[in-house]
Amino acid sequence: MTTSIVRAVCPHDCPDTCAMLVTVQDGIATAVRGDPDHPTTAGVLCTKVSRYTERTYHPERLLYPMKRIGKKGEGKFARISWREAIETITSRLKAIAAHDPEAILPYSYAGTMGLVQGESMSSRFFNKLGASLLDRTICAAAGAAGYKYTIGARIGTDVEQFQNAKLILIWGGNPIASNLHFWMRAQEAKRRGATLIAIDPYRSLTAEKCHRHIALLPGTDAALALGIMHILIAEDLLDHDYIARHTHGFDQLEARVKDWPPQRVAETCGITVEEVEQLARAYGATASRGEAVAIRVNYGLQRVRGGGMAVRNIACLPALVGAWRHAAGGIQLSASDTFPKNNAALQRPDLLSRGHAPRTINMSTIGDDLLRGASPQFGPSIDALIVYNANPVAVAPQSGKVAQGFGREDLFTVVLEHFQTDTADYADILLPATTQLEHADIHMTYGHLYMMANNAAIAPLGEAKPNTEIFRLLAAGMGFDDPCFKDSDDAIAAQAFDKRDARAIHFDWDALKQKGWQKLNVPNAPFADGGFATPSGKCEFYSECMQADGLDPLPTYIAPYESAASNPELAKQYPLAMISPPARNFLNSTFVNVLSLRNTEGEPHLDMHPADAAVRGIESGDRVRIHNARGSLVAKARVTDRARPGLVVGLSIWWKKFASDGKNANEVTSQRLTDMGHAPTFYDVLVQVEKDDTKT
Ligand SMILES: Nc1nc2c(c(=O)[nH]1)N[C@H]1C(S)=C(S)[C@@H](COP(=O)(O)OP(=O)(O)OC[C@H]3O[C@@H](n4cnc5c(=O)[nH]c(N)nc54)[C@H](O)[C@@H]3O)O[C@H]1N2
Ligand SMILES: Nc1nc2c(c(=O)[nH]1)N[C@H]1C(S)=C(S)[C@@H](COP(=O)(O)OP(=O)(O)OC[C@H]3O[C@@H](n4cnc5c(=O)[nH]c(N)nc54)[C@H](O)[C@@H]3O)O[C@H]1N2
Ligand code: SF4
Ligand SMILES: [Mo]
Repeated sequence: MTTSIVRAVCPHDCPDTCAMLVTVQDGIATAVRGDPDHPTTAGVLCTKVSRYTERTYHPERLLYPMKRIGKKGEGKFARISWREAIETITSRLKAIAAHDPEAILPYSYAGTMGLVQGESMSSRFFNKLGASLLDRTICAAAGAAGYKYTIGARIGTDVEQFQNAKLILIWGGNPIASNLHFWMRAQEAKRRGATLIAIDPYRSLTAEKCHRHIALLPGTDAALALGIMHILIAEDLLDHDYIARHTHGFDQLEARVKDWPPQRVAETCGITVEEVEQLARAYGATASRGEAVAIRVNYGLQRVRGGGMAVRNIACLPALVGAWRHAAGGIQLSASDTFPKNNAALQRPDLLSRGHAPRTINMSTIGDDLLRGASPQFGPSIDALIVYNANPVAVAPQSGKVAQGFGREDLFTVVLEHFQTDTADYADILLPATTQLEHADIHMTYGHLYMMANNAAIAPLGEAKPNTEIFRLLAAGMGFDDPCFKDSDDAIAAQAFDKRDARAIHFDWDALKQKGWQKLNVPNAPFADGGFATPSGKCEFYSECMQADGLDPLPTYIAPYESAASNPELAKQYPLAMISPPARNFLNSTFVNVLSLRNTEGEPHLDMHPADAAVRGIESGDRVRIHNARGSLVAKARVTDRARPGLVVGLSIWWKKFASDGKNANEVTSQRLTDMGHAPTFYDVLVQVEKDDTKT
C-alpha cells in the first residue's frame, strides 16, 4: 500500500480558505485535515469540509456528460460522450453567436474560489466569444462599494492580529458558522480579557457566546453607526490627531451626526437608548485608553436596501478613534484587495474584440432578465446560459421567476456541476466537473493574507473534467486559436499574481505548490500612518466620489424597502421581517446533499419569537406556511427567543428538491437591489406566517 499526503486548499466561499492535508492511499483520498502548520488554519477544518471525502465519493456524483430527455426542470438525462456534448454545445453557440453573441450569458459564482477553476479559461472563452458580461453581485458588492468609498480598497485588519484587541464588535456576522478561524482568534482575545459584542437581530450561535448582544431590527445598522458617531463626537471620545492628519470631511460629518441623537437611533433600530450609549462609550473609551478596538463587519447587514451605506458608516468609526494605529485595531470587511491578482493575464479582457464591451447582466436579477424579450434597451433576449460554480435556481432571489426563466423551452442551458442540483435539473447538457481533490488551483482569500496552492490529490472520478479543460475543449470546438486557450492549469496558476507588485514579491508557483502557502509582503497595521487608497489618501467621511455617483456624500440612513417603519401599508399584510442566513452545516447550497450534514440540520426550520407564535396559534414543531406577494414556502416552526419579536429566521440555503414542498427561502426574497453595488436584498423581506394544516 502506498500512502501520501498532498497539500491542498479548501475551495469554498468562506473567508478562511484553509490549508488542507489530504491523505491518499493507493489513489484513493481517505481523509482531509487542517494543516497544523498553517497559521490561520491551525490544524482545524470545519465540520462540513472534514466530510470532504464523503462529498467527493458521493454515490450521486456526476460522472459522465448527459443530455436532457425529459421536460425542463424534470431532471431526466441520458449519458452521452464528451464528443457529442462538445459538438452539441459548440454548434448551438455558433448559431446563436452568428446572430448576436450577447444572447449568450455565462453564469458563475464562487462554487470554487480557485483562480484557475474560477474565472480564467472560462473568462477567456466568453471574452473571445463576445458573450454578455456578468456582474457578479450576489454576495459582497454592496459592502465592497461602501467600504471602497470610505477606505479606498478592501484592505483591513489582519485576522492574525485580532487576539490582541481589547474590544471586538462582531457586526452582522456569525463566525462560529461562517468564519471559524476568525472566531478562534476572537476566543483567544476573550481569554486575554477582551470584550466581545455581537450586533445581530438574531441570537446566532455566535451572539449567544459574546459578552453582549444588541438585537437591532434588520437593515438599521447605518443608523446605529450614526448614533455611535454622534456620541463619540458629543462626548469627545476622539483621536484628534488622527482625524486631523488622516481623515477628510470631519466638520461636515460633525454637522450630519447632530441629527442622530441616541433617542432617534434607539427608535430606528428597535433597541434601548442605553444600548446605543453603552456601545458607543465602550468603543470610544477603550480606544481613548490606548487599547485596540476592532470591528469584524460581515455580510448580514449588507443584504438590505441601505447595505452599502451601512458598511460605509461603520467603516468611518476606526478613524474617529484612531483605532488604525494598532495592528489589532481597525476593521476587517474583506482582504480581497490586498492580493495583486493579475486579472489581465488570467481572464484576458483584451480578447474582447468587437470594438465595444458587451452588455452586462446583473446575476442578482437573473429571474427578470431571463424573462425579458429583445429590446433596444436590453439588447437580445438571453438564448443560451452556461452555468458553472453556481446554483442559481436555489440561491438567486425571487426564485419563482428564476425557475420560470430557466424553464423556457427555447433557452439552451449548459450546466457544469458535481451534482444534480436544482439548477442542473434545467440543463440541456449537463457536464461533470472535477472537485478540488481532482484538480490543481491557486487561491487568494478574503479572510487572511496568504497565497494558497492546491495540488490534485487523486485522478478525476469517472469522466469528470476540470472547468478549465471543458472550456479548452469548447474553445477548440469553436475554432479559437489564440495560444492562451492551450495554457495548462499550471501555466495559468503561474500567472495568478503580479510579481512586480511588492506584496507578491515572493510569489513563485513551483515553490508555492511545494510549501502550500506564502504570506503576502504587507505591513501589520495597514493604515497606522494613513495611506488610504481613496482619492484624498484619507479616510473619507465626506466622499466626492459618492456625490459624483449620485449618492449622499456623507453617512446617512437608508431605510429598508420592506419594514414596518418604511412601508406600513405592506407591513399590515406582511408584518414579519424574514432573514435567511447560512446554516452552519451547509455552505450556501453546497453540502445540502451530503446526508450526514443534512441530517444534522434536519429539515427547513423557521425560528420565531414566542409572542409572534402565540398570536398565530403556532407551537414548536408545527408546519407553517411563510408567504408574501412573491411566493410561499413551508417550514417547521421553532418557537424561540433567538429571533427578536417581529423577526423570523429560516437558516439556509436548502436545495428545493429536499424540501417537502420543493421550495426554499428565495421564494419570498425580492430582486430589488441595494443602494450601491447593485447587490441583492435577501434580508429585506416582509412575510406573513401561518399554521399550515394541509397534509403532506
Ligand atoms: N457554514 C457556512 N459558512 C459560510 C457560508 C454558509 O453558507 N455556511 N456562506 C459563506 C458566504 S458566501 C458568505 S457571504 C459568508 C456570510 O457569512 P456572514 O458574514 O456571517 O453573513 P450572514 O451569514 O449572511 O449573516 C450573519 C449574521 O447576520 C445577521 N443579520 C441579518 N440581517 C442583519 C442586519 O440587518 N443587521 C445585522 N447587524 N445583522 C444581520 C444574521 O442574523 C446572521 O446571524 O459566510 C461564508 N461562510
Ligand atoms: N436566501 C438567501 N439566498 C442567498 C444567500 C442567503 O444568505 N440567503 N446568500 C447569498 C450568497 S452570500 C451567495 S455567495 C450565493 C452563493 O451562491 P452560489 O455561488 O451559487 O453557491 P452554492 O450554492 O454553494 O453553489 C455553488 C455550486 O458550484 C458547484 N461547484 C463547486 N466547485 C465546482 C467546480 O470546480 N466546478 C463546477 N463546475 N462546479 C463547482 C457546487 O457543486 C455547487 O453546486 O447565494 C446567495 N443566496
Ligand atoms: S469552509 Fe471555511 S472553515 Fe471550512 S474548511 Fe473551508 S475554509 Fe475552512
Ligand atoms: Mo456569499
